Amino acid sequence: MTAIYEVRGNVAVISLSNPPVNGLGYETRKAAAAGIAQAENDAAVKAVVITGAGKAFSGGADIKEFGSPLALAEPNLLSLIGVVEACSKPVVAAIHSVCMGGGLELALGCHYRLVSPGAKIALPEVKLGLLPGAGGTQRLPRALGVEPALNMIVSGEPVNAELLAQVPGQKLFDRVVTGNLLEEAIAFAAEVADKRPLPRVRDLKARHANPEAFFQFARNTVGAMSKNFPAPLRCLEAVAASVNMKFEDGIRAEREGFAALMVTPESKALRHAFFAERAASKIADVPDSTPARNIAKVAVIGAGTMGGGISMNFLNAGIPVTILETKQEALDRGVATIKKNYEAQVKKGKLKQDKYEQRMALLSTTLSYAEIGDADLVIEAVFEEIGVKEAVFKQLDAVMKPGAILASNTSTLDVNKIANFTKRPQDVVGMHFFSPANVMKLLEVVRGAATAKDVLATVMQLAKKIRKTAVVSGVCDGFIGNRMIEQYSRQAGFLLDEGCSPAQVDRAAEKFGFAMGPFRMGDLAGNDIGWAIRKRRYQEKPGLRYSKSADLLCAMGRYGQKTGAGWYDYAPGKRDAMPSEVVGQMLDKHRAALGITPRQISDEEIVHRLVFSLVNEAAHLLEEGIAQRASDVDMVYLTGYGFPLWRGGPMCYADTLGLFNVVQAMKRFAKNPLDDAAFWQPAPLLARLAAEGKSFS
Ligand code: T1G
Repeated sequence: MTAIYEVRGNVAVISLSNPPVNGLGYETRKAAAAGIAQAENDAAVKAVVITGAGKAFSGGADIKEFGSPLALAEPNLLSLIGVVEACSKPVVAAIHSVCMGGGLELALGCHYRLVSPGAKIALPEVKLGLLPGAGGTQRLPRALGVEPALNMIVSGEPVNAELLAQVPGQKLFDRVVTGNLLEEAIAFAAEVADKRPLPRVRDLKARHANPEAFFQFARNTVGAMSKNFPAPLRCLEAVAASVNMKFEDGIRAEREGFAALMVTPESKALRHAFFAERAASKIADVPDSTPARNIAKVAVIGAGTMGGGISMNFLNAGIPVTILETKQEALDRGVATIKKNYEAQVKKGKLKQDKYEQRMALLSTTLSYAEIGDADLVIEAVFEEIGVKEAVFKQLDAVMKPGAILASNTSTLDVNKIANFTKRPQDVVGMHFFSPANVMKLLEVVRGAATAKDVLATVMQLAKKIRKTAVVSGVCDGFIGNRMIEQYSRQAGFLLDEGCSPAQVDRAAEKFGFAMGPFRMGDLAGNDIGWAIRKRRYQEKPGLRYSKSADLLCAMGRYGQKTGAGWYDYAPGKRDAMPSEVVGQMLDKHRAALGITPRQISDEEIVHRLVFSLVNEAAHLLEEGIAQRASDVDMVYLTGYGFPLWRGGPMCYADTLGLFNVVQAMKRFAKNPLDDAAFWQPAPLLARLAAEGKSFS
């Protein structure tokens, strides 16, 4: 949690040391400032090198300190950078691996910067709903040039150091060091020890040939792409200040922008999502040190939409896949779909031809179980019917080598039942991908009662490798996401019964920020899927009431886009959802048959009934231990169900509104005779938190 000070010859070396990525926390800042003071006071020291111990130069401000007084405790980041820049001896930054956010701002306060090739350089604050708040918006334009600096700050994306070193006229890096970075930095520091004046980035001019026009153009572009996020435009204004203002005034403008963004709900939501994503990879009773099994070879059972998409994830990560099917034409169809997907990416320039060929070379197919026995992981992605799963898992149990992980992509069936089809339930786990499986980031990892801890640790690590956000779920019908979406869909149906049109509900949901409202989503996914689940529900839970509107729709064969008509009408071959007269008449008749007089329902009531149904069901999931933490539920909805990122997820949104207000609204919904009073009884966890004035987080 500090910085290590040592003297090599007449050069002092300060190594930031705050694992895992040298976040610039209070202790580290204090120790680094003390190191500078020590170097100043040591006549034998002629120059200073600052570097990062371990796997990063620095990942930036210590985000674990956000919101705590420590984040601003002196020396805060601005003060530390000021101390470095004011040092009477040259300070050389020796940058490797990762240099981001406050880490890059610190390096910009140094007089010289040497960097290793491949180092990831970024100012990612915009991804946290912030702007670089320790001089980055003022120094990077001066060191790198206004346009490349603006691109980096507004996108927040990392750039390889050697690319930045090639920018004409750049003063960001004095040298790209292919040899031993620290040795070369020490030698360089000794070389420049007596050079004066010390070069300071703040003394450079941030130039642009036509700033007025450039920033106006940039404003229009950035404004158009960031309508729900205030940070990108504020980043732009801060960069504009680097051109239009003196350095000190620019720094002041930057601080004002930073302080304003820090308190926005969007930044709170984005910071919440950042931590939620990392928290989700932790499993309470499975320590990080749990050894993972080696996954060098994967088999996928089923070459359908899911099987193909799942396979692509592993091919993309360089892991060989064998797909097994029962018929050759199914295999051929599946491989052809994978090829089509890759060729589309190559055409769009998103995938290089050689990479496409490499990936296809990792793919093999078979009709025989005997040929997949040596796979380390097999993922079943066959028809969602327990009898079919049983046959597959009995086969897998017979052929897979000991220690292989047997995973099911089931979206609702009981993973414990599936595990018990085998003699190795400890090796069975659910890996629920979301369609399209090669695109959607969410992976629900379903933990069976017998699932071994090292199996879970292996799958969680593998998820990172295939760039999925893995969230652990216990076994229940629908796991986390689908169990919650079922209540959401029930509310959507009740809203139709009470007088809304599908378009009105969708418009309200999409205005709130959902990527797609419930009815457009149904038409896309296929209304017959929900129909099948409801038919099962009517048997299992006869007491659970649903609107019959969706059943009436399916009875008309209107399954959605795949049948050319659903809640909406579609022109042949088109995906544009057009309000349907036929559906409108069906709903009028349906309401009349129920004796319901349609009423006007506000967008707020629509959104709150949809979102709070998610929140209440999630509170039950937390009580039952199906979901480990509320932020996991947020990750499921942000990465698998199109919940607006700038609201942080359903639980974060409920916290923002205040759980007291959520419970008050639920009490109002419970009074509606056409709704479901029993459902709107707040889950005990929610009721308790609301009564105690607490939040989920
Ligand atoms: N501070 C503290 N811990 C951090 C951290 C940071 N900046 N970045 C990552 N970690 C932790 C992370 O929580 C995880 O911890 C571990 O490091 C590995 O992370 C004023 C205010 C650096 C590219 O936004 O992009 O500077 O869960 O799994 O894939 O302008 O982490 O294991 O305990 O992501 O190798 C700006 C965010 C801050 C960088 C490494 N900086 N981090 O990726 O590992 S705001 C960022 C990343 C700022 C100033 C402003 C990535 C990474 P644990 P990981 P990784």
